[in-house]
Amino acid sequence: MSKLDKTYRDIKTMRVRGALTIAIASLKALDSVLDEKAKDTRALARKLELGGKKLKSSRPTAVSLPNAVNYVLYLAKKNQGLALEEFREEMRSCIKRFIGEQEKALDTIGAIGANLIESGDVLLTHCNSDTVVTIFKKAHDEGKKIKVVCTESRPRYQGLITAKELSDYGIPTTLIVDSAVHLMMKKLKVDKVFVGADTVCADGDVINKIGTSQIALCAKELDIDFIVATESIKFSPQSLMGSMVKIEERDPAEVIRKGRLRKVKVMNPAFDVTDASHIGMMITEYGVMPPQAAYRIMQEKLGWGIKT
Ligand code: RUB
Repeated sequence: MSKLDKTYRDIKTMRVRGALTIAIASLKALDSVLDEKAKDTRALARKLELGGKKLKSSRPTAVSLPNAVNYVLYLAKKNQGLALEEFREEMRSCIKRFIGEQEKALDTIGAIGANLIESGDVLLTHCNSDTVVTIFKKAHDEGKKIKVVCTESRPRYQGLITAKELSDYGIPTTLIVDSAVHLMMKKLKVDKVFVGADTVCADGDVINKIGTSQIALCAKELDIDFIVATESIKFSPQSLMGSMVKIEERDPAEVIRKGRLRKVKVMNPAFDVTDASHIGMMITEYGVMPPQAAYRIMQEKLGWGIKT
């Protein structure tokens, strides 16, 4: 099996998951296509196009995936005049640089997020976001005494990954069921909530793991800071045109064994939308901002916009 097919399978089966991780895995998979035999630049660019199309179909919600793939396809188009070997070299170095930029963005967000944390803070997170985990580890490395509350994040239990990673790192961690969030926010005196993002829309709405929007509502009601940590690769260019983000509907068998409740329709949406007005702050590699500033980042930093 080729590396690209393996990456496709791993993303589809969620062996590889999380918005930033799937973007980087896809970039590496496309990089491996550059090693394949091809008669000329055009033929190799065509292989990238087909591979990119396949990768983009692996999961529908995190925009980081099409953003990463489309960037490579844009580069392939831009460099199509190069001879085959030059094309390979140029593409490899651009992909390497782009991956480096994503890793740097993660570090920068880690540092900014840690600055927002005070020693003694009780923090709550949902699902498993590498970006949020990076922030918590950085705060801990700086000697801040933090405690973290993790939700299970049913039905796939990604919260257990977060809980294991943080507790193995020496951070006192508590695991709760998803429906205990409101009670435990009060009981454990949660100071701040940090979550990641799969997609950020032009109006600042955030798509993240199912349950995120309920947690934001609880935080708002209890006056707890609700912070989204996201690299700009998760900003959606399609949202500028008003396109809706497709929310992944997964197999009901993840929720309940098939046939257990024969007359009941079981639904399993994997993500939800948190309204920008419920988000106190967004951290990107460009700094701290209100979520509504997403549009300006898209225009001024990412160079996106509608030509009139
Ligand atoms: C993962 C999830 C994460 C975001 C951000 O969902 O919702 O919060 O992807 O993660 P799934 P990161 O497990 O279904 O992929 O900060 O690592 O990009």
